[in-house]
Amino acid sequence: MDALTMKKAAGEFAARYVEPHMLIGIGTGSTAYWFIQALGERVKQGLQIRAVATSKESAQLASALQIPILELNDVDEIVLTVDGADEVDPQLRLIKGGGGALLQEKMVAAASRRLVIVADERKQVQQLGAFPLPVEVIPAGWKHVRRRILEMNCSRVELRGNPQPFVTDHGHYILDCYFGKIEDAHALNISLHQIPGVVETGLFLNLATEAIIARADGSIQIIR
Ligand code: DER
Repeated sequence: MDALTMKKAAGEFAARYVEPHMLIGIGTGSTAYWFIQALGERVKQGLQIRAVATSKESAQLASALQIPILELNDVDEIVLTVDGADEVDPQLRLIKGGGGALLQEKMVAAASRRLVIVADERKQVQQLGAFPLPVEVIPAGWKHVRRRILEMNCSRVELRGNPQPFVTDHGHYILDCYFGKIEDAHALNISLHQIPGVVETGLFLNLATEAIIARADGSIQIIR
């Protein structure tokens, strides 16, 4: 299986978890894309659901597939959220944010009873950190935040976007931070949040309840 086929397999597998009348969260990225597409097919066949999106991009895709979209502030607990990830470790700790939607993704994840991650096998790691950690920051002070992060044993910090900075749905910038292998993700997350100007990090800890990993040999691995 190539990457696209693995992503499609993982997304479509997760769509089976959705039951009639469920309030779900829909993720962002090229794997969650296939989850949304599969849901759209089931909605066409009569499935009734409501969804909270993790990005404007996913909201537009879902709306085009006639999936009713609600705002996060207008719902209580989300039963199930399905989203992608950039890295998944054996303890279901994640690095997310490659798609630039980490703040809304984390708010939706935190409001969800279950967070199911869909990914291809290339996202599986023993230790987080090969993927640069996205950190969402307030544009006004990003250079000072960058300086503080570089003092934290981080080899490189890049403002995402070229030639113009990437601006998130919530109007912030993203710094991609090259920490290398992360020894203590919880401690790093706390340290980053202590820097004034940091809005959120791409470290998703104690949030995912399951991961659906599509493998190149055609198998699906479930991690709980
Ligand atoms: O930003 C994110 O966390 C997205 O879920 C994304 O990076 C996942 O990657 P994918 O496009 O390979 O599914």
